[in-house]
Order: sequence, then C-alpha cells, then structure tokens
Amino acid sequence: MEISDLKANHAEHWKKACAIRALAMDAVAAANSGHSGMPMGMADIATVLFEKHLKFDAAAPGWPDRDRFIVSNGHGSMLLYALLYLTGSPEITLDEIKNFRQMGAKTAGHPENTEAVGIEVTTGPLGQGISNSVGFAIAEEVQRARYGKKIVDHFTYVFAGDGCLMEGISQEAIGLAGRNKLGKLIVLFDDNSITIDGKVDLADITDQPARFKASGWHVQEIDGHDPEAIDAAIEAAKKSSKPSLIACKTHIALGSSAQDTAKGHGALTDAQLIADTKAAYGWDHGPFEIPADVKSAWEAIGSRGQSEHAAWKDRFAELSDGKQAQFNRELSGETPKKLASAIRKFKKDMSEEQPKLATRAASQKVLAVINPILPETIGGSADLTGSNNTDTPDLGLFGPDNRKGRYIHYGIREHGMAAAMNGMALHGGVKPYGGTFFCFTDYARPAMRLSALSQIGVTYVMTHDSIGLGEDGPTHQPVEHLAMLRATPNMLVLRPADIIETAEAWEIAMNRHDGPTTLVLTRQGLPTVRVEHKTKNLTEQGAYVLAEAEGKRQAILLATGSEVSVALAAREKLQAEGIGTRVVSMPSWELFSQQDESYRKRVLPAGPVRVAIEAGVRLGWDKWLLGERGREAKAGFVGMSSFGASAPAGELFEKFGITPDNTVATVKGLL
Ligand SMILES: Cc1ncc(C[n+]2csc(CCOP(=O)(O)OP(=O)(O)O)c2C)c(N)n1
Ligand SMILES: [Mg+2]
Repeated sequence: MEISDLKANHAEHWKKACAIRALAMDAVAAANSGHSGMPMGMADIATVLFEKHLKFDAAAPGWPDRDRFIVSNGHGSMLLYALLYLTGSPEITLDEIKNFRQMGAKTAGHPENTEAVGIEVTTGPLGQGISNSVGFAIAEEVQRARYGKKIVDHFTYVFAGDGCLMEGISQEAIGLAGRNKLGKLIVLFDDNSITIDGKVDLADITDQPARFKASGWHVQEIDGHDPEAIDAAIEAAKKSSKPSLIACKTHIALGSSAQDTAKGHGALTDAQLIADTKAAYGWDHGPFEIPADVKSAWEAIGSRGQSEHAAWKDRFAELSDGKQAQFNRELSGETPKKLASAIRKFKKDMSEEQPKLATRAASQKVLAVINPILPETIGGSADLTGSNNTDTPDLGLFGPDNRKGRYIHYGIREHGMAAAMNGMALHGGVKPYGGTFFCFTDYARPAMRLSALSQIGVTYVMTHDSIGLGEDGPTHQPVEHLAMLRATPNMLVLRPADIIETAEAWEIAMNRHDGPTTLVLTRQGLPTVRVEHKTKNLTEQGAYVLAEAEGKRQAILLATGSEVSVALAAREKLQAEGIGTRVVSMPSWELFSQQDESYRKRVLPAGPVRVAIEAGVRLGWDKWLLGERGREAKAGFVGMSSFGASAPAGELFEKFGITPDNTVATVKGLL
C-alpha cells in the first residue's frame, strides 16, 4: 500500500502511525544515533495491533493478564518507547523520549526490562526476543491450566526482523513452539529484505514462511502497510491453534530517501532528509510535537483495556483467599516458609545418612523435596534428562495435551531452552530451571548473559562439571566455564561439595529473583563432607571453614565442589606431618564477596599459605589466593591449565595432578 492510499483511505490510522514515525525520527536525530528505519517500517503494524488487538491498560502496565508485546528486533527500540509514551505510560514520558539513549534515561539504546514496567523484555541481541516469547507462551499456558481462563488468558505478540529470523536460535524457538502448539504466540515478521550490509539475499535465501510451516506454524503473508490486511491477519492468527507467523512485507524507513536501502536501517539524522520525509507524510509539526487530537486518539487506545482490567480484577476477587494469595506469591517469586523447614529436615537426614552421591543425583533428591512444595517450578533439560537428573515423578510432561505438565523436553536446544526460561521468568508466576552438560553452557551463554542483565530468577542445572566426567573426553570436559560465568555480572555460581551444600544451593536459587543461578554439579560420586548438621544455610556465606587446623595454622586449602574432598584428604596428610591446615569450602565466590570484611578475614586470615584446588583454570582465583590486597599469602593452585582427556575419571585426576598428594606437595613447596 502506498503512502497516498494510506493518507486518502486510512487518514486516522495514518496520523497515529506517523506519530510513531515522527517521534522515532526526532529522538534518533536528537541522540545522533539509533535506528529510525524499523519504527518507520513497522508503525502501521504496531498501530493496528495496539488499536484493535493488544489487551493492555497503559495506566497499569503490569496487570498480570495483559497481552505481552515483545520487540525482538530491539534496535527498533524507539517504536516501543513511542508506543508507551503515546498510549500514556506513567514511566515513558516525553522527556524520556527526548533523552533517548542518554545517561539515566529509561529509553536506553535497546529496550531494557529493568527500566520501565511496560518494557517486557531486554532485547537487542537478535534472535533472543522471539525465543523468549516461547517461554512467555508456555508460562501463559501453564498458568491458564492452573487458574482457568477467567484469570489467565492472553496472547504473546512479537515483532521480529530478518536478523532475528536469521539467527540460529530462532530455529530452536520455532521448533519448540511448533511442537508444543503454542497457539497464543503470534509473530509479526518485519519482512523488509534489508539488514545492515544490504539486501538479505546477500547472505540468505531461506523461504521463511516455508520454514515456519515445516515446524508446525500457522503462516500468513501480507502487505505490512495495509491496515485492513494487518487486522485480518491478526484476527486469523488469534483463532489458530498453532503458533502464528505473519510475514509482513514492509518498507524500511518508509517515505524517506533511504527507504528500502541499508542506509535506512540506522540513524537518519540529516535535517533535510527528515524534513522531506515529514513532508511526504503530510506531518507538519515541530520536533517531538504530537498534535492534541492524535495524542488523545492514542490515549484512548491506552485506556481501551481499562474496563477489561477492571472486570479481571472482579473475577480475581472471586477466587478464594488462598488461591489469590498463591497467585500473588507465585508472581512475586517468594517461596513459602514450608520450603525452608523442608530443606532443613532434608539436610539433617542427609548429614546422618551421609550418602556418597554425585551432586547431580543429590540435586534430584533435593528437587523431590522442592517440587511438591513449589507448584510454580517448571523443570526441563536439553535432551539430557537422565544425566542432568532434572525430573521428579510429580511433574508430568508439558505438551499440547497436558498444559498442567511441569517438565519440558526442550530437545537438543540449549540456547532455545535458556531463552525460553528467560521468557517464563519475565512472564512471571512460574520458576523455570533447566539442565544440560556444564560444557554446553557455551551453547546457552547469550541467553544466560541476558538472564543476568535482565535480573531474573532462572536456575541453570549444569552437570558433568569437570574432567570428573571421564571417558567422554575433552570435548565434554569444562575447564574455562567457571571463570566465564564468574566473570558475568549478576550471575550467581554455586558449585556444591556434597548433598548438603546441594540442598543449600537449591534453597538459595529458589529464593533468588533478581538474577540467575548456575548450579555446577558433578557426574561422579562424592562423599558427604558436611557430616555435622547445621540448621543455618552455610552456602549462603559463599565460603566457610569446613575443617579447622589443629595446632598452628600454617596452610589454608580453598576448594569447591568435587575438590573439597580432595582438600580434606590433603589436610589429613598435612596434619599427620604436623602442618596445621584449615579447609575452606567455597561454593560461591559471589556470595563470599558479599559478606562483610570481618567475616572474609576470619575465613581467610593473612599469613598461612593458601592453595586453591579446583578442576578448572586458575583465572580469577588469585583474588582469593593472594588476598584482596594482593599480598596476604604465598599461594599455589591445583587445577587445570589445558583441556582434559578421554579416560576414566580417577586416572584423569591423577594425570592432571588434582590429588591430595599434589596438594600436599604444593603446600610444602610454599612453606
Ligand atoms: C546477535 C546480534 N548480532 C548482530 C547484531 C547487530 N545488528 C543489529 S541490527 C542488525 C541487522 C538486523 O537486520 P533486521 O533484523 O532485518 O533489521 P532491519 O534492518 O530490517 O531493521 C545487526 C546485524 C545484533 N544486534 N545482535
Ligand atoms: Mg530487515
């Protein structure tokens, strides 16, 4: 559809859509950076979606049963900010729009969920938003099954561009959504055939509609500037029991001299170009100026959902007090008191039983305590259920025929799994956890980073955490992964030493809702090292004295996970030689860093030699070894400095010197 047709036949629509376009052009020009082309190209789709379909109440953007709107092509952030401002968001004001991309503004370069309630997802790394949306749609299905259609019944709408669809993760997301028949997921594809380098066919000739169809999607292809076609396609998509793709042919940077070119992708800042474009639109208002009639038309769209919201509140009030409290608790991410007491009892029992268990198996035992107490958990694995030990018998399988199922077979899709879990956590009301081999953190890493940046409670169950996995060899043996995760801000890494620390780690993970937790678990069996029951969660301190030196304290051994028992065995030998040795179990650097200085000094006093033992690389350990000031102790490290090898685990620990004897020798060399 041409601009002239739109002006002549859809005048009201056109003015509203041009308000988005004008604001995007003005904000990008003011910031002298950003992306004008996507908002200019998708404004017609957005206007129809918001005017005719999206269920939302601009004054209450956090209403739990709102439709979710996800801008996966996050470089087009000004589209979202313009929509929020125009419809009357309490947070995205005109000043925020004027301060686009500036220090302290909520209108960051790419949308950040932590900045304003109406921003559902942090996007920008292409492919993530569309993959998060699968988790949103899963969470909606699960909640609808549990609370009924009167309380939960909403759609998830996604804007995605060529870039999102070209990213590999999109295939994982599409496959998952198709298999699970997520009929309330609707993707509007900005089919403009342009990316940064030029035309899409420079790099890709994929038949996108065919690809979605092949994975079980309902697919339509329309003119993305024709309001009636957009409306009809969304209507049809809502009726489909399959997830829907609406491929919308659009013109990037519509109406400008950069239309349909790669130049249109980025910041259009040239004053003449902007003036000419606004003239072509028939938009004769100053920068950031929205005429009152257009603004009030948009505000009417923003308040359209008020009555629906009010009706929802009435229906919610009809639920029993218990149900209401449960719904609200699950939404808040808080755990019930029962959880703490159940974990304490489990720890007490296990410190008496003292099983020799892999921490992955210990983790499953803990899950058997947690899952019945927290009906909001949704477990899963990327095709390694039997290895990650992520299932418990009570969960049931999630699928088209069982929306109450709480276990998801993600298939061999680590990245898609992580992104879907982000979506579930962002949707709220559910607590996702999912597993794979620790080494394949690499395959999930972009989404794990976003869990951390987005400040959401996702739990990663990463098993087979070192050379201790043995025969599968160096392809599967993580060496650098602990360092990489510890380097990620707001990622909580927990590497428990035994079943007691595993229970404590899970308790911490389940109570964390402002960031993700990675549980780093062994394949191989480990002895129980916490044989004396303590009601207190010692793992919460990050590091603590597990075994005190007898006599003069000459050495401190720091260890995590499977190497804690190596440290204890080394201590026995050192004590036998009269070398007083303390063992510090250190399941989490991050939590230890958060303790006050006096506690840290008590656990790691200056003076005694320090040796860290961990079946990973040394990177980062020096902070704890040399002390936070860099010269508190003579230090050594027992761990990995190369890839591992394929052999039985016991032989590998010998070969790489991660043994009590080598630890003893390292300590003695330093004394
Ligand atoms: C994972 C990732 N890789 C690269 C980029 C940089 N980048 C931003 S937008 C873009 C092109 C996107 O093309 P498309 O989705 O078609 O957007 P359009 O140009 O149509 O707005 C690229 C490569 C990114 N944001 N994320
Ligand atoms: Mg494009």
